[in-house]
This record gives sequence, structure tokens and C-alpha cells, in this order.
Amino acid sequence: MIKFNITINHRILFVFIYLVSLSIIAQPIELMNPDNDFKNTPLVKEIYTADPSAHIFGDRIYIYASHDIETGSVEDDTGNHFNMMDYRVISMNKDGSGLKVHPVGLSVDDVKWAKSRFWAPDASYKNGTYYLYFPAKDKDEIFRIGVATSKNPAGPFKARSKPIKGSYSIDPTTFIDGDGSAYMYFGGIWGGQLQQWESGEFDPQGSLTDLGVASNPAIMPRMAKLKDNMLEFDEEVKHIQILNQSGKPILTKELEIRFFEAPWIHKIGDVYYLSYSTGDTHNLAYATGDNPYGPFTYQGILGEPVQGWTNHHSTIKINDQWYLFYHDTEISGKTHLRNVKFTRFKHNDDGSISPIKTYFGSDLKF
Ligand code: FUB
Repeated sequence: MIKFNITINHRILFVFIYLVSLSIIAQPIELMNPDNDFKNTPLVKEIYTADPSAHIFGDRIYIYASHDIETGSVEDDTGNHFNMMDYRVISMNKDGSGLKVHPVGLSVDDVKWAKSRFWAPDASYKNGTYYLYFPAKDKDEIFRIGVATSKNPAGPFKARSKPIKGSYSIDPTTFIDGDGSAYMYFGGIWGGQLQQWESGEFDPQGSLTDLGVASNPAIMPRMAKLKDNMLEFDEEVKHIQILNQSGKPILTKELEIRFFEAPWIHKIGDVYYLSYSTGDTHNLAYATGDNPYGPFTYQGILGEPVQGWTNHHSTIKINDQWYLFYHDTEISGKTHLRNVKFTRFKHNDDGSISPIKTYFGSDLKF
């Protein structure tokens, strides 16, 4: 009898250990590309997707992306050719199986204040509600940031009737710190209009690029703490400081490392990593700080240029493995018709990240 019990207990223990180990190792296998020019293959081929913000909600990975479409809009330096009209959420199991492209999660027609240009979104979760944060141009052609909610991570999302009070520019991303405080980081120059907000008010006659003085500090991204309701800013919008390695604010002329758009935050231990796109120099750069408000000090290049003008990313850790979600233009060869991909990366023992290279061709097609 005793022997029988031990056998049963061993079996239960074996099954338990097996299930635990399965859940520990469950992580997507990198989709390698047999074509030597590109490291990875597109995650989704049925629609064009870009600007991926990846999150783990429950037992699935959700990717909130721009849904690129061909609109015939003329290409220019303000990103006129990116005229997206809805969001589609992509999800998959933590081991990469069960990939799903969900139906439209939010359409510009369903957002009272928004008229066009659904650019890079992000999402967050708190107390049973999922929040989709998105930039769009209003009737005056000014970018604002909106929020929409759903009980389902894949939507459909219902938008608030007005943009977030005090919001402007593009590329919102949210970060929830260990103490539960939520912050939004946002902004982009050139087409993202940040340079037109330097005085605190929108300047319709303002520059279409940057502030134009090469030796002055560059325009910095913005941030604000979110209220507990995740729908409003809890404080005045602040300018983040990104310092170069001499401890001085990065200058407008430091094109290879200055902030352009696409801020993203992740945290390891007590270190906050702020990563962002350098825009016209096509890098993903990263800077670190010891609190969510910065200052952040530039540390290096996280992602090398991809094929296509824009470089926009997010990072998530699945079990013990870090992943970079990014996009390029492998399917279309056109800058405004992008496809999301992902690749593994790691933090070195000293906390640095070695530059991630995903395009090996000779023609970057900016
Ligand atoms: O997708 C439109 C814009 O292109 C995004 O908002 C930027 O970050 C860039 O990827």
C-alpha cells in the first residue's frame, strides 16, 4: 500500500514538473528567414503592420500595431504617406503558436475627434480593463493622443469622445512601474509636430523639422504620470532629458543619437531603459536612468537600421528571454507598407545591449 502511494505521488510529481517546465520554456521560436538579407520573416503577411507594441496579457502575447494601407497620399517629410485608418491587434500563444490577426479593434470613423492618421499605438491593462492609446490628427490637422477601452485585450475598443487633455504629438507608450504608478511617454519631431509645441502652445507656423539650431539641445520626448483611471494625465507634461555621455543634453546636431520618435520603456532591476528612434539616421538608440522621470544617459545603439525609412520597436521578456519586436519593408519594398517581425536579444552582464542587426542587404531603401 505504501509502495503504491509512492508510485502515484511520483507520477503526480513527474506530471507537475513536466507542466511547470513546459510553461517555463514556452516562448516563440524566432522566425528565421532563409533569404540572407533579412534575419527574420514577417509575423503576418495578410495585412501590412508596423510600429509593434508587444505585451503579455494573461497567457498570450498581444501586439498592438499600426495597420499600414495604400492610400495614394503623396510621400513627404511630414509622413503624409502614413495615412492609416484603423488598428488590428495580433496575438499568439507564448510559444508562438495560435497566431491570430483580430478584426478591426478601432476605426477612425468611430473616434469623434479624430480625422486621420492612426499612427503608432500602445496598450495597457489595469483592474480588468485594457486601454488602447493612439495618436491621430484632429480636424485642425493637429496630432493628439486618444484612449479607448475594452474588456478584451483584442478589442473592439471604445474611444473616449475627446483626446487626453494636455496631450499632443505622437507615439504614446505607457509603462507601469513596480509600485503600480503608470506613466505615458510620447512625442515625435518632423511629422510628429513636437517642434511646434516648444512654447507650450501649438505653433501652426512652426518648423516642419526641428528647432533649427544645430548646437542647441535637441527636442526631447515628453512624459506624464497617468491618473489611477488611466484616462487622464495626473500632472503637467514634462520634457525628459536625454544626456550624452559627457552628461550634457544631446544636441540637435547629434543626429545619430538624438530623439526623433517612438519612445519605449523597459526596466531591469532598478534601471529604466528608454529606447527610441533616431528618425532620419534610422537607428534605435537607448539611454538609461534611475527613475521614470530621468534624466536618461545615452548608452548606445539598440537596433541598426532596417529596410525602410522608419525604425520602431518594443521589447518584452517571455520567461527568461528578451524579444525585440520591430518592422521593416520586406514584403512591399515600400516605406509606408511595413511588416512586423521579432528577434531575440539579450542584455550583457554590464547591462549594455549589443546593437541588433536584422538587415544584411546592401540596399536599405530609405
Ligand atoms: O507609423 C507612422 C509613424 O511612423 C509612427 O508613428 C512612427 O513612429 C513611425 O514608425
